Amino acid sequence: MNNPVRLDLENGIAVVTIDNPPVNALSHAVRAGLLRMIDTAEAGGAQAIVLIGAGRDFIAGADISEFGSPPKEPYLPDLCRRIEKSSCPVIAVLHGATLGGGLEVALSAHYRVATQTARIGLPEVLLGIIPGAGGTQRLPRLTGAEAALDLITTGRHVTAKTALELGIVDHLANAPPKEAGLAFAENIKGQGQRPTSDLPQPDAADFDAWYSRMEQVHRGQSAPKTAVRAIEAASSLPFEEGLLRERDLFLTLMDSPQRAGLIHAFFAERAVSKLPELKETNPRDIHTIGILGGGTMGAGIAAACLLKSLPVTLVDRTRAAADAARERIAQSIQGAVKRGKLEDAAPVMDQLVTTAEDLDLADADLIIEAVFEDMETKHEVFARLDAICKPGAILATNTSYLDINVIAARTSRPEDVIGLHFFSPAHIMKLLEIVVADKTAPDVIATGFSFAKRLGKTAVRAGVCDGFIGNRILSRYRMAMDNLVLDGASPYQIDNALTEFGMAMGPFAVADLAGLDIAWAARKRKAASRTPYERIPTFADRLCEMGRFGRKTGQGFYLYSEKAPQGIPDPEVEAIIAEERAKADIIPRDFRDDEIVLRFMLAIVNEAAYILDDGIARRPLDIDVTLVYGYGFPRWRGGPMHWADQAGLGRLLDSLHTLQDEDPHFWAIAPLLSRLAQSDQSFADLNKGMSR
Ligand code: 3H9
Repeated sequence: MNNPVRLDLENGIAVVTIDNPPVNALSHAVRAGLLRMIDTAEAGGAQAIVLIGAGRDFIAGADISEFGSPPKEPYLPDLCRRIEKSSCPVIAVLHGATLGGGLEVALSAHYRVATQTARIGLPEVLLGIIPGAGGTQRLPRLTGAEAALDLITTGRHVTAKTALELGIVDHLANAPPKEAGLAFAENIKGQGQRPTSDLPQPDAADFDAWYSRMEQVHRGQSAPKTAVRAIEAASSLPFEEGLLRERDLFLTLMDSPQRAGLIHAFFAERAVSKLPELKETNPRDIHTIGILGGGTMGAGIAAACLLKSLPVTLVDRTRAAADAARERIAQSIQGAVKRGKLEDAAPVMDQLVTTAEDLDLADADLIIEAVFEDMETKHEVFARLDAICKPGAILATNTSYLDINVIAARTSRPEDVIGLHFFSPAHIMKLLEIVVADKTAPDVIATGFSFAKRLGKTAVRAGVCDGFIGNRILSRYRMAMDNLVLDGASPYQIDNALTEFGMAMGPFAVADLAGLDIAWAARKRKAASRTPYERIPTFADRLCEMGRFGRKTGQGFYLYSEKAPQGIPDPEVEAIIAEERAKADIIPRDFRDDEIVLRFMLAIVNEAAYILDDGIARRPLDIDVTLVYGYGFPRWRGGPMHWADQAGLGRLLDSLHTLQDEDPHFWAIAPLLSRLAQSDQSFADLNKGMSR
């Protein structure tokens, strides 16, 4: 767009409108345009300048698609200083997204009016940076240091009303932005400028305590703790020196891999739902949901739907089982009330029917099956659903690994069958894998995505294979970690190394949470198809034989008690592992933490490359989002494929070759990885041009 900023003169008042869809981000052209319009307004003798955004938002912040390229003048801090020093009083009207650099522009204005729609905040830490245009210096002068520390280190948005209470805005208006700004300009006529930088320095807070808290809460992340130091500068340094300190800290973070990782995650999260099918088709209408199976998953899916006002009919085999499911759902809904997500549970529960009569599913628009993971059972269920559900209804399975093509073939309408793989607890976890079978119709895929959006979930398209994207990768890195234990590492060292790397939990703590019996059952099921080269984690079998199934039995890899609900290491487990190594004639060796992390990541990246080659995931970014949202991979590392690009594919390939010497079968290198590394390409190159 040539001129994204325009000026209209209204009774001597200059209304400057930022018109840069979709969110009025402060691109280079907007910054330059704003500067020009301030000059023009002053030169024309305007009595005041009113800043507004065209459309829904004021300004959602700096244009983050420009990050990573050399910044171009005018820089945002200079623009903010220019606004603050304007010879005309400047009024910013905060409406819609007023975030990051957008709020910094508003803080540089002399007056701030907010409309009811405003969502106000400095979310830079969520992108791995801090406010870089005076936000850390101006905000604490308005709110005090404590409130600024809270807002800037969390990046949370506040409403117009809260912003008024905090002193960020001067006035709440119940009018469209332009009218609100013009009316306010009338009211302050003759009152002149009121630069925020002239306000007294904020009182000091306990900055060291804040800093240590940020180190604990945001383990491994630089931006939140750096924000504390920048805000500290507001109370310890004069304004101009504080700005310089903020700039220094900001520029260091801008150069960091964490910033690159978080910006990648931001765009990847939005790109996952951009698919060719979604452009060309409309989703089917979904008004009512049917769920078959009221266990943990079925009840969680029901709660997820009810919390988004979708009526649910849940069927279980007996009346008693249906009642038990109702109870489980009620607990989840109560939990939402306790967490402040919902005011009253009763109207939500009124939208739920629990029954033992599967004919009650006949009118549902979307039926999600969450019964026992067994192909025979699924066959029966789908044949029955095919018989009773209305034409056009979507028949979804929540299976986490079974072949959906085989399931679909049991119906007379395979085009209506799709996988909707939720993660437990389904009403909380953000990820939904949308598993597309060979015959799934495009409008059914589109409905899967629109349903996910309605539930507030991030949906990723996956193809059919054992474990789809996420569990296929999980199973591979679990094997790599089990092999490491066989060879000498302790599960506790592995968990510790990986949580230090940034994983939300280590794989052995996760296994305890999921129940060791689940992987045990899978090992038994797959025993017949196991290759002679596959190594068996006999130590895990031993734990299961002893009834140590993890958290639910109080013992697994860890020991759980009231005093140690998160679990503590157990020397008995280490003794069992040592016995199993001795039986297999393995001489244990030591592994450094960085070796553990490298093997973990190589197992992920190599399997992911196979998954891409197989067409199970369309793009590397789909894998990044799956691992971040479903498996606790650190978002600030961008996802495993982004991590691999940063690490260098050539280097990773060399490491894989070394591991191949050790175990040629487990570490068989994915051809795609070799191709990319040898042609000096990256996973990011595969993402390019595939965002639609
Ligand atoms: C900053 O300001 C640094 C300064 O302190 C200092 C600088 C010196 N830039 O999310 P949506 C795009 S850092 C470019 O789907 P919603 C987005 O990619 C910035 N593009 O809609 C998408 O594009 P597409 C601080 C942006 O209604 C489209 O807009 N600000 C930006 O669910 C719609 O987005 C932030 O961190 C941007 N800043 O949510 C705010 N923002 O359609 C980040 C959005 O092609 N943004 N886009 O996929 C948000 O939180 C949400 O996007 C927002 C709208 C709440 C605004």
